[in-house]
Amino acid sequence: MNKFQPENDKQLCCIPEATGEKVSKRAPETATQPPSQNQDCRDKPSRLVTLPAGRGLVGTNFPLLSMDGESPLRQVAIQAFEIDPFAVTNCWFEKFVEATGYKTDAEQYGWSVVFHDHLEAPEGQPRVANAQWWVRVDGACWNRPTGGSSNVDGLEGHPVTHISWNDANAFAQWAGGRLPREAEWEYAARAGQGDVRYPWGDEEPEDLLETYRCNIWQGDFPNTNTAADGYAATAPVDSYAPNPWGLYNMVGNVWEWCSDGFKINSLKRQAKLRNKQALKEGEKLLKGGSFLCHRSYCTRYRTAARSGVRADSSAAHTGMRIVFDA
Ligand SMILES: [Ca+2]
Ligand SMILES: [Cu+2]
Repeated sequence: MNKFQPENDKQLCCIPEATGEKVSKRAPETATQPPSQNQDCRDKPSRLVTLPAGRGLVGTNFPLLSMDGESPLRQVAIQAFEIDPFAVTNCWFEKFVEATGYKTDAEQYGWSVVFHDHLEAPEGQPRVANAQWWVRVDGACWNRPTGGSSNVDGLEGHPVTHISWNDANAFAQWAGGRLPREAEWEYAARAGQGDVRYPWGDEEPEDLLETYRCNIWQGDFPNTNTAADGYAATAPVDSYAPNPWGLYNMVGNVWEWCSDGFKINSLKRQAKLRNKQALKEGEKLLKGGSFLCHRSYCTRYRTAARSGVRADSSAAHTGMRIVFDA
């Protein structure tokens, strides 16, 4: 079976997605904090942030990728809910697997996709058409992020990866929560700041900063990642400063699944065609971008950015964060 549709040119950097191995150098002191891995392994979320009911904003009036349905800006009424300040970690996901014996979609299919730079010998392995940096790797899954004998030792506090929408829902249900709706996700990411581009405001995450705000790509995509932000792949879930509501890594690091199906609010012909395809394929919505995003290629590390892929798709940069009804 074919999990992703390489003919969808929109997917490129962002979708088929990739792995959780920290390949890089030491994190700059100003950019990260030590991971609090014991807490990340909690059975029940112990540090939920309660967000009040309010008027949330979705989208932007300053879209960069109109074909994704980023605009216009709209207001949505939001009920109070609780959100995990962190993405779900490998450690927590392992508890779920131990408790339930759950097999992820990547395990059932027997493969997932990994970013070429994170493989020791990517030569000759099947690539994703139109996104040649994605390598199809047999055996790649959440606890073998680059396939083979890879593992998540030392990555306990990193976000779980190679997660499909189906997997994310199964985990959320086990944990007593659910996936956020897009409007809730953006409400949380914006933290009351209005139509700003990022969870911290409008400041661009340039390649050379004293203090990095998120885990994305620096350098020339897809060949040279300087990892100036400390990480060439995933970063611990509590890396970098949180947004004003105390939420970490809402953009960058790993894509986060939302409960919504993928749909573009537009009457344009191109949007209708895209929606038809998304409906037929059962595509679901992803938010937040990943460690592979960069302004030179894929600017989806913005609050209003969005992407859609099939519910059974996974990659080395697909993860999740869960919410709870208040
Ligand atoms: Ca990075
Ligand atoms: Cu991207």
